[in-house]
Amino acid sequence: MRLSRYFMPILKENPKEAEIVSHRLMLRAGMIRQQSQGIYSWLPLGKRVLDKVNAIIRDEQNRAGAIELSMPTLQSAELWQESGRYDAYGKEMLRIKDRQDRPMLYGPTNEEMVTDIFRSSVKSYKDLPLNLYHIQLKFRDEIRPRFGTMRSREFMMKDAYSFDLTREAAEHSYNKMFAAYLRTFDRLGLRAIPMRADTGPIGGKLSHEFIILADTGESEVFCHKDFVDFDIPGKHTDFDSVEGLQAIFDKWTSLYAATSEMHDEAAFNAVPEGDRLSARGIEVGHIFYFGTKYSEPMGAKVQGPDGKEHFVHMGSYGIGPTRLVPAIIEASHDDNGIIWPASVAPFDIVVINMKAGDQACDDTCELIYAALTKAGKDVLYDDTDDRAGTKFATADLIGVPVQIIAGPRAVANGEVEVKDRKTGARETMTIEAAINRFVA
Ligand code: P5A
Repeated sequence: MRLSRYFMPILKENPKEAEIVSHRLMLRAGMIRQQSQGIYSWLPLGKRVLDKVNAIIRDEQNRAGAIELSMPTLQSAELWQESGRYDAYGKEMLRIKDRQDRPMLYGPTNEEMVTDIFRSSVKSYKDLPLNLYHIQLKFRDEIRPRFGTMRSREFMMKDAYSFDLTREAAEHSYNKMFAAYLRTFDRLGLRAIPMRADTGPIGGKLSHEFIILADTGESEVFCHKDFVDFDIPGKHTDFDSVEGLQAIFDKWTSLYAATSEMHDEAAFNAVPEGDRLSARGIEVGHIFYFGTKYSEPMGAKVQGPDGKEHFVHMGSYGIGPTRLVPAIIEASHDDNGIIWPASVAPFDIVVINMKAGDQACDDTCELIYAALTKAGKDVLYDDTDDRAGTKFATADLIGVPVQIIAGPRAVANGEVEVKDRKTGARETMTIEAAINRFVA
């Protein structure tokens, strides 16, 4: 992508409305724009990161056996009247009438709709287990939308829903998502700790929130500090192994970890003082087991091996991609801007032409840009006629992991500089060596 043809509206000044660093940097880097309170457009640079986050989430959902579909954002109120949540959900639900005066709503979550899909076609235990997910916009009319896309009114959610014949089978489904979440957040460059949490309007008695420790987080959390170094399940994890997944779950729940709503002071005080971590955190995921809470009132049942009908046991599993992007920035930035983990960086490499219009610089940059693009890298080429200082500041701000800098003096020697955004380390090397380093 040539920067001169791209749309990346960088802000020079710090936006006043931004209270936390991620919100400030997302606005400054031209990643998002607020359209009305708590409702955002994702501009091209932000969209690239969001797409990469979603690709990792999708990959791990698929690995764990979940199946992707797509459900609409607008839902009929009737479904919610069946489950009894239409009245219970309160003012957070945006209620709308269509031209026939039929009550509709902008979905804050999809337990009812997916239960309806399930009951219309699944009739036998032989079709279980089943886990259906989508990545879709949600709307919650939050009282206090804030911190940009961290807590917005319209936001994206990956929501998965599992269906099983028995409680035991449902626990295995829960453990699959539990392990998939550990892997997902790890691939996003984050350390997320599962903590016992309040189930709120989703319901049930068992749930875990996945929390990223961060001073700007909205949740108050308490946990054993060893979680920070626990091993993440590897990519060859067997998601069909009941014992294997149970062992992962048992290990990751063996020590104290709870959000403030579930906090048990006495249990926490039993943790040796030096091991106690009392901190703030960002909730990036939340998984639930709620048994037959929806299947009973909505009549979602299957025939079991005993020939009788059984209400299915369900769980639901949410991740917030539009919250994850600022959470990653909270965890990874410096005074100059964002430092993207390679897995979600909007571009892999930025090529900076320090003197656009200079034939040697232009030729060198074009050569590098073409070679790296051909090798399948996402390359941003800063071919604008801005000052070199402005280009460096922009490259640092948008956080691309590698910068290849071509200035007249180096280029005259057949060389360029390669800078690592994270460490700031710079290395001068031949043009060929710079290309080869990233083409391998
Ligand atoms: C689980 C999937 C649910 O809604 N039903 C379907 C369950 N869970 S939840 O905890 O309420 O939300 C899941 C995740 O969505 C993100 N999230 C938000 N992100 C941005 N702005 C918001 N206002 C917002 N509300 C929820 C969080 O990551 C949460 O863990």
